[in-house]
Amino acid sequence: MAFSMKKALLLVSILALGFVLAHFGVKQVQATTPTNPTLFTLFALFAGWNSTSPPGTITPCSPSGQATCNPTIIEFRGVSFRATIKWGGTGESMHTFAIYTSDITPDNVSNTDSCIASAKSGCLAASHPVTSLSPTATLTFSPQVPVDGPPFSGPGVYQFYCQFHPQTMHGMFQLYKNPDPTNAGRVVIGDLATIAFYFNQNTTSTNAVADLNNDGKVNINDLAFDAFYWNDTI
Ligand SMILES: [Cu+2]
Repeated sequence: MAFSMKKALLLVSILALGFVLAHFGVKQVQATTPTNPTLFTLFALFAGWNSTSPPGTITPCSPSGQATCNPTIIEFRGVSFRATIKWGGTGESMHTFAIYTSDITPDNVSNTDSCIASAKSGCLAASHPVTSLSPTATLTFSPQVPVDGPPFSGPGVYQFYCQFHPQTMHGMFQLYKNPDPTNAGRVVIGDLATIAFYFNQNTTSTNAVADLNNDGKVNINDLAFDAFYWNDTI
């Protein structure tokens, strides 16, 4: 019995690795130096976060401009991430990096907002301003969404803005559950096995940690998501 369960887990894990290789390529799986998706850098430019236009450009980088500006960033519930914010360069004014609940639109963002991590609606956290004199800031935050269902409404969402320029400097976080449910500090075979153990079940309070995308089912999408972060530091 124990043997067949182990064998089944191994087979499903191999299937998941095959799936992720087929769909996402070999980059992540072959990485020899573990990467850490909870550490990232954003460049603060008026035209948009990570805009490749010259500093001081006033034409927004999106929606018609650059594919990589104002990115959607994937992070994980209950796992602190650290954003490093870099001032975009000469010609740029002051910018902040601020995290808002999903319902907050650009018109509702102000540099006078107070930020409270437990807010149900509004600003959750904000960095110090980045300026020519103080060109780097960091902000650490631990996402608290998605909440376990039902209802199961998919990954959680936060908005991020510059509080001075929310119309042009606006991206999104997509928040999944922790791909390291065993808390090994790294995505290891035990994490895949945890998901495989509940494979093909509807999501309940017992197996909710395995429904990484919060869609109400533990299935190949959860395994593939986990395998995408294989060996990464979490
Ligand atoms: Cu700004």
